[in-house]
Amino acid sequence: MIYCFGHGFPYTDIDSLTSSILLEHYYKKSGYEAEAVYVNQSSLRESTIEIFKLSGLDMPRLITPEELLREDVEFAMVDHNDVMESFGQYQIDKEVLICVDHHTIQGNLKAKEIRFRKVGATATLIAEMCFDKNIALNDMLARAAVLGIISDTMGLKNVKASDADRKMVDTLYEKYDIGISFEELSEKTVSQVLIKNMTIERILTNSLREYAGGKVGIAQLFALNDDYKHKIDEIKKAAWDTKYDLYIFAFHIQKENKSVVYYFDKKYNIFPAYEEYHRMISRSKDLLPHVLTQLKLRSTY
Ligand SMILES: [Mn+2]
Repeated sequence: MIYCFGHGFPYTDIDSLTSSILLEHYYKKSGYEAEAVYVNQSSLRESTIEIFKLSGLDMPRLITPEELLREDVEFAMVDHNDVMESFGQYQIDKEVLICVDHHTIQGNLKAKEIRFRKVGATATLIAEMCFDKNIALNDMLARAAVLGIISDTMGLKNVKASDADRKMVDTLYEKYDIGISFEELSEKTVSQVLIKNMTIERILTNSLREYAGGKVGIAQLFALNDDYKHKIDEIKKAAWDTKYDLYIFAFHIQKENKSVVYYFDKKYNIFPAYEEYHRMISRSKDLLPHVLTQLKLRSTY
C-alpha cells in the first residue's frame, strides 16, 4: 500500500488534496494499491472543504498515527518536501517512494525519486505524469486537477502560473467534460482568497509554514492589487498574538512587482519591523535562507 500525503502541518490546501488523489489514481492505474490520506484533522479549513467540494470527489482519508507505523506501507509526498509538514510530525523517518513538488527542495528529503519542477501547481505535474504514461483521468479527476491549478495560481493570474499550467488546463478542458467553465470555477475559488473576503485570522494563516522546530512561522499571500492596505493595521495588530517566537508575513504584490515583509520578532530582537523588496521574492529561496542565517548567526535558537 502506498499512502499519498499532501502537506498538513499546519494546514492542507486544494493543490495538496487534489494532487494526493491524482497520485493515488496514477498508482492504482499502474497496478499498485494506493490511497490518498492526511494526518492532521485540524489541517482542513472550512474554506478549503468548501472549495474541494466543487471537485465532487471524496476527501482523502484521515489516518491514525498507528496506521503510519504499518510496515507494509510506503509513503509518497506531494506538494511539499519537508516531512515535518506531514508524517514527520510523528517522529517517523522513512525514505519516501516519490516526492512530487513545485516548491524548492530542501536538503533533508530522503526520497527514491524526486520530481520537482517550478510550475504553478503540483496538480499540473501529476496530471502530466498520468498523460505521459497514457493513464486516462475521468471527468471528476480532471475537474479536481483544474481546481488544484486554479487554487495555487489564483486562476492562472498570479506570477507562479507557468505555461505548463496553462497548457494543462487547456488539455483537461479538451479531453474531459469538466462541467463548469474555467471562469466560473476560478471565480468561486479565488473569491475565497481575496483579501477583502478573508478574516484577519485567515489572512495570518494563509500558506503558513513552520520552521526551526515550530518556533518560526512564515505566512504569505499573493495580492493581485493593493487591497491589503485597507487591512494592514488590523493584520499588524493581530500578528503579535500568534504562537510563534518569530512570525513573518510576506505580501507579494503583483501589480507593483514588489514584496513587503513584516516581522513580528518576540524573542530574538534581530529583525526589522518591515522590509520592502523591489521585486517579488520567494519564501523558500530568498526569505527563508535569510531568516535562518540571521537566526544562526545572531542567536541560539
Ligand atoms: Mn501547491
